[in-house]
Amino acid sequence: MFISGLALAVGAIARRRRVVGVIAIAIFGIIGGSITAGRPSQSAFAAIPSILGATIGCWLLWKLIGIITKNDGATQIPGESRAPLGWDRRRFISATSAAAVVSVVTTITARKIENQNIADVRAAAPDVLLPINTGTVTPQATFPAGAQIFSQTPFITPNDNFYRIDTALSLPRINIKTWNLQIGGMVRTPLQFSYEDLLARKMVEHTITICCVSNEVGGKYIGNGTWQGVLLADLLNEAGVDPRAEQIFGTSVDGWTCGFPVSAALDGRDAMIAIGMNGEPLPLEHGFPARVIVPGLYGYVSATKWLERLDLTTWDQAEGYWVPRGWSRDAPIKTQSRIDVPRRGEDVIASKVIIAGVAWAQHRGIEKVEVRIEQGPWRKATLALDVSDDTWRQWKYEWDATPGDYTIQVRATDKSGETQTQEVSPPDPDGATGYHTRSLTVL
Ligand SMILES: Nc1nc2c(c(=O)[nH]1)N[C@H]1C(S)=C(S)[C@@H](COP(=O)(O)O)O[C@H]1N2
Ligand SMILES: [Mo]
Repeated sequence: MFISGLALAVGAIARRRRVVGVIAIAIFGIIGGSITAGRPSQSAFAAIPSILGATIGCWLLWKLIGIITKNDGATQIPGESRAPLGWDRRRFISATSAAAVVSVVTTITARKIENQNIADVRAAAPDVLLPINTGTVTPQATFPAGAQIFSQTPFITPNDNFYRIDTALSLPRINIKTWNLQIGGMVRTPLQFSYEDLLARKMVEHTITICCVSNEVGGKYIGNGTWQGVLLADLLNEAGVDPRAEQIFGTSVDGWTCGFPVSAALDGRDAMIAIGMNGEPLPLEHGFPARVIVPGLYGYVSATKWLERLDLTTWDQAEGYWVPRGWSRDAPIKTQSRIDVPRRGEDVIASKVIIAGVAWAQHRGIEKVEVRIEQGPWRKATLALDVSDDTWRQWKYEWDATPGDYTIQVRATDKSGETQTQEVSPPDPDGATGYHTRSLTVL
């Protein structure tokens, strides 16, 4: 009784001041250890379990409080999802200390629970294939062959390989039978849809590249998916948008929020509430049952996963999650390009060397991609088929290389005539700029 009361008190203080908790556990460990070791029948080794226990306890407490407080707002950049998924072998190999073993057990348990949640949600999702679209579409498996002119980066990013960015520590638990989507705020008629209601609506399917504002130049936080869903414009027209509304404000089941201009949903682009991704119901980690996809806007202002509400409002009535954290309110995607081949650190053999990658400028479209070697003249790369202004475009350049060390660079020009800037800037506040540069050795 006394000990648990004490533990509660220490715990309350430790939430604020981690050191207090750690010291308390250490003291318990030392007392426990010396009592055990002090027994006449025991040697000094008997203290080991207590000390080990205390060490692990200190470490765990430190970590756990770290996780709790991290959630209180210390995260300052849209970062990779921390919600566990599957099993990562690299982690196991690096797990060497006793504390790490405890962490592995905890991690396995967390992942088991997480995978069970994913399995439950999948099992509860209607097992039927999503309604087949009506023709205005680029079916996932059959995108035009000319869209993929090198294989190392697939034109369509498979769901399992799609980047994951969110603030969730574990994936939300969704009950598809009770879940529904509300559209409200400055509308004539507030609307509400169950999952079944959404499935029954007129569907579209479009291939759209989404990316994260936190992507560094050359980074991997970008993916191209074929999204199936209901056009936002259809739903908004039905609800009747008050002309004074400026912002569409999304709220997720887990309380995350973001907002983007009403015009982005009504100017004819394929902004949608997506329920399907690459021919499957949206995976839980990508927002099941429904999420927003808006071509041309970074995810942190538009792409609400686990969508629960959309509210029509004004800019000063509501601020999305990342805006008070220093990120720009307006966030159109910047024109960018990336070198994927040769891979980093890969040595290549002299003569014909293939340099290839992807370029994107969603909703403006890619006009031109150029490559330069060792600050030489910019040379035009061959572009893959233009699937749409909302998808990335593969490019390829064949280079007659002679042995030596080289620096290669790429730059893209969008269809508005704008060439991506050379000026190097970090992801914050509204997306990284600069040329992707790769050093390579030709043997
Ligand atoms: N509920 C919720 N939705 C979210 C986020 C989030 O943290 N929570 N992150 C956004 C960001 S920053 C991006 S880039 C995209 C990433 O979507 P993905 O994980 O499916 O690739 O989701 C957006 N939607
Ligand atoms: Mo993002």
